[in-house]
Amino acid sequence: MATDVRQYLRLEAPPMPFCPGCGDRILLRLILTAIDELKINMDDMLFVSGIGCAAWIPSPHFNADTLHTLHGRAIAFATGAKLFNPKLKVMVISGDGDLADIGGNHLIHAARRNIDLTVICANNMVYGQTGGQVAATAAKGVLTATTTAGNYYRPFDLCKLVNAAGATYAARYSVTQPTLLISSIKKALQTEGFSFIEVISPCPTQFGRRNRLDTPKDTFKFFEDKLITKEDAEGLSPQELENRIITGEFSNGSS
Ligand SMILES: Cc1ncc(C[n+]2csc(CCOP(=O)(O)OP(=O)(O)O)c2C)c(N)n1
Ligand SMILES: [Mg+2]
Repeated sequence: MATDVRQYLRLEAPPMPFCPGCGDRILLRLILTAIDELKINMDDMLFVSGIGCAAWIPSPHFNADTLHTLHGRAIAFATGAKLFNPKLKVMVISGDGDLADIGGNHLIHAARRNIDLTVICANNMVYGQTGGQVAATAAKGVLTATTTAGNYYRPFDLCKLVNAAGATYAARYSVTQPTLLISSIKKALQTEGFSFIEVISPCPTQFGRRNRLDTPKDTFKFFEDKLITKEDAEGLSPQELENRIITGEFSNGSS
């Protein structure tokens, strides 16, 4: 039976800010399901987020200690909390712009130091909360508020980035792969050292609308059509993989 995640929520908190069809609402449920399945006591956890739509996933909704910090600085706050109280299980949940653009240096150095944090990055390829500007994770060619003729640059491969820096665990899944994502979140939480999951979390409002994807379903399909497993991607040329999103685990000796 599906986990009733309401037991982990502050039901008296203001309504969640997610638009209809936002992937972040699914991600919220999957994170809490993973925690429930591991039977982790929420009192032993700290959730840290920066600024952006995804940063509202834990705060103020999770019934636990949450730190809603500055844009790009979630990992710095999380590192400080972990050093002060090493017994805490510290999970950072934030957006791609927050963690990989303005916060990019904190990300790579936390991975380099292999700090015992779990970082969940909700990737919608844009700065959702501030009007849909392009993020460094945006696929080539996509339309955003600041790339009205199509994004010219290739995206960051965040899993490769944190792996190269020294992370113990890195994975990429979409909210449309709930079973795989729950088990990946469980693995990340059980990893000692820096664990990182990039979650493809479609944004119908800022991304879908600009890319002429009429409904949330169309936005989800746009991303789903790009997904390819690590196994299926093996042997394909960089040209064949351009604009594909490779899912799977990329560390623990398998990268
Ligand atoms: C120092 C600073 N610069 C810029 C901003 C404005 N700002 C707030 S959220 C955000 C981007 C959020 O994008 P992302 O992390 O991808 O989150 P999303 O809304 O897409 O989930 C920006 C630029 C800010 N709050 N502080
Ligand atoms: Mg974003």
